Amino acid sequence: MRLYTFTITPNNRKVEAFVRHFDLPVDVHHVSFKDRETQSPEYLAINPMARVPALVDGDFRLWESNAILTYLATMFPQTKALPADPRGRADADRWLHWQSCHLMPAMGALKVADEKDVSAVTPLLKVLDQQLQGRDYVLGSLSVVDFAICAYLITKMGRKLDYSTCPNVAAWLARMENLKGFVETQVKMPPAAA
Ligand SMILES: N[C@@H](CCC(=O)N[C@@H](CS)C(=O)NCC(=O)O)C(=O)O
Repeated sequence: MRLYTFTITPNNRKVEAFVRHFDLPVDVHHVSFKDRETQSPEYLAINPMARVPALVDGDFRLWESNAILTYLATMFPQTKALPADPRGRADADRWLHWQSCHLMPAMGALKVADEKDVSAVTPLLKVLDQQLQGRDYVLGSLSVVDFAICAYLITKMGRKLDYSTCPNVAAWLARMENLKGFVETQVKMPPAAA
């Protein structure tokens, strides 16, 4: 299997962190935007959306980060990262959709508008905080959902949010960012010029 990625963005980091956390036998390839690799005919044949991440498994080509996460968790059941029973799976899907339909747009709006306007994000953090009450991870045990959501909240923007009224989220984030997968995908910025 080969993963085409670009660690620095949340949709990519969530997948790469998952691969690295569980030491999955996946060849991680960092695409070159400078060389317009995602615009090349070869890459467009993998992902016509010209975006990353994308996964190639033999003749199967998959894009959309959350679909890649659930595929990897299914192909590598030793990760125990995706419930198999119908209700557990629906619960996982619910939170993956929540991340892409609610959290991602709210974080995106934060980026382009006034960085101090957190009104769209605060109610979402409260919902997440409620879910994490009495749980170490969003579904109880570590799953694809934690990778999908955490990657958004440990961005530069995510770190600036006020978690003082969401203690369960704060504790979960501290647990998550110490996971091998997230430690190994930290992007080290070059030191600022003197
Ligand atoms: N919904 C997609 C979003 C993929 C996406 O937008 N990827 C961005 C990086 S996060 C990208 O490849 N941008 C490059 C471009 O638009 O040229 C997913 O979750 O995989």
